[in-house]
Amino acid sequence: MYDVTIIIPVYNEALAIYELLRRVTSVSLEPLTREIIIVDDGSTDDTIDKVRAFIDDNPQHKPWITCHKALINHGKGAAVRAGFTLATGDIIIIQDGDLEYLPEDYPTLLSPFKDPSVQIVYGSRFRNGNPKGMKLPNFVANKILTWATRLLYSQNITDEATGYKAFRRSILRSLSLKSRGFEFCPEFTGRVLQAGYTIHEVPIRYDPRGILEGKKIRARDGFIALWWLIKLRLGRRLPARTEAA
Ligand SMILES: Nc1nc2c(ncn2[C@@H]2O[C@H](COP(=O)(O)OP(=O)(O)O)[C@@H](O)[C@H]2O)c(=O)[nH]1
Ligand SMILES: [Mg+2]
Repeated sequence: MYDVTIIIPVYNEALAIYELLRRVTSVSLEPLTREIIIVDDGSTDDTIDKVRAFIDDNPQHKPWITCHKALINHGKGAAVRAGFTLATGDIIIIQDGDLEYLPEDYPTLLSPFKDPSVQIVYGSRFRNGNPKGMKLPNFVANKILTWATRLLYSQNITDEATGYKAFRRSILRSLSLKSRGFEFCPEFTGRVLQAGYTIHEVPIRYDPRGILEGKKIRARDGFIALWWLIKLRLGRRLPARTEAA
């Protein structure tokens, strides 16, 4: 039905979600149409009230905003996968519910899809040098995960763990994603590369936040991510996909 589906997994993002929705709806994607699917994962703050307030204040956007609410917290992966079942767009963009990634970068993220053979585009925080303000442990974890991807899958990318992952919805059928938490990112990367797809990259901006501002990912998630990349690489690998496979 729509050209682009923006899936926003949120968990306790009351401070950010209103402003995020304002920015997601403000950026022009002309001539592409968009729908927005918010998956609230059992938030215990007033995230949902902020979403409702945004829709009430901006009724012109109501037709293409869907808000799915889970009663208990299942994790980012489960939320994103719930979003997939509701999505109708040809291209899916995953948009974190905080303000670390800038919706103003959507045109950059979408531009490679003008080529019909492009299936997957990652927004890289490292393509134009190192992002300012990223905490050292996060920086190191990002570098290790990217380095592991390059080594294990011979894929020349610069940012494996980026939140800006965009792809054609049609590829989901061949992936059978299962992750529930933050391991969604390495699972997605590992499965698409094992399936023979190429990941294209464009540079994006990044505005890091800290734990006090609501960042939820922790060091152990980095180790889990590395394990998923290794585990999936040990599985059966399919030959490289050709044009628009
Ligand atoms: N639906 C859902 N989203 C989550 C959960 N935990 C985190 N998120 C969302 O996932 C995104 C990324 O979380 P964040 O802590 O900023 O990690 P990072 O940006 O990947 O380092 C944010 O939009 C969070 O609201 C969860 O349990 N469920
Ligand atoms: Mg974040």
